[in-house]
Amino acid sequence: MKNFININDVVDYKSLVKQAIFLKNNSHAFKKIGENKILGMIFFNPSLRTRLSTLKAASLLGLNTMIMNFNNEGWNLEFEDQSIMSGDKAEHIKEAAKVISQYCDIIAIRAFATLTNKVDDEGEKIINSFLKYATVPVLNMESSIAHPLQALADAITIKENIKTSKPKVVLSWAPHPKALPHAVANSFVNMMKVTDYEFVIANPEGYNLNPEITQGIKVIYDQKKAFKNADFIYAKNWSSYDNYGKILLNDNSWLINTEKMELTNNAKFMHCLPVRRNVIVSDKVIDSDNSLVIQQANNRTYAAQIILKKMITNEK
Ligand code: SN0
Repeated sequence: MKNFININDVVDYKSLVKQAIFLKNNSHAFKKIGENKILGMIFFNPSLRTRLSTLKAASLLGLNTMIMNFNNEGWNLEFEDQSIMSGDKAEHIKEAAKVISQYCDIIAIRAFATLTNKVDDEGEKIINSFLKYATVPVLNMESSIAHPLQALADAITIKENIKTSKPKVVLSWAPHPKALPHAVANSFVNMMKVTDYEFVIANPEGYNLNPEITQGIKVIYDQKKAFKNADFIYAKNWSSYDNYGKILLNDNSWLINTEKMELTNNAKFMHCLPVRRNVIVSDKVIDSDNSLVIQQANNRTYAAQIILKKMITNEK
């Protein structure tokens, strides 16, 4: 694997999940593989799990790391070609990406969607500019439209908790006070598409995800109906896609509570974190024994470790 940008870069998802679970039980098995190599991590947005789990994964592989929070530590970057840089942008991505490539063997990038310009967001301006100008492999730590390391950790977590061969997995929209990106939901959908699980999306009208991504997936506008017989409830907020970046619903009618979880087949509760308690999910549900959120966060390490390992060795 050269770059890891989205779930489609995974050739065999089942084998990848198995290899990640192997690493979880043998995390020091490849502790020299990254020796004398450097992972550079560039953040344009905040991070807790991605930053620390990727650092831990690098350390387990013997990789050295460099981190930069570009928003407050880097020069303001220009991405446009042929621009006259007389404004507030001090450095062009062309130089920045090439320079960083001389210091690092892999560049990992976090750059969220702006949610103000759909064309720019879908064009993945930041990560694609790094792919274009960097001379080393690029790892996606959540871009405008994809968060594949999260989706891989989620697939590992489902695999660890599966009770039937074809569980019912529900991705449920839930409320949030801020407009949030579609990246986590998109990658989760892409991951579910390559499994044999029964998968449905529950969201209010007006909140359908990009139809190119959800093609062939059942979307239900009635949350309670969708929850019936579910084995996994994956909660996530996203802003409207059609009415791009807008919040259309801000009451608590889609909050995930005990009453709704009781409609399921004793389902496990999942969320990528950070989560707004009592807005997305009630305390009782997230604090219950059925909640997998901490296990999901733990699996971020092994998702990052297997991907970094494959990038270092350039194996499929
Ligand atoms: C991000 C998102 O894409 O939804 C990162 C998730 C891994 N989440 C947020 O930005 C939450 C911010 C908030 O204020 O709750």
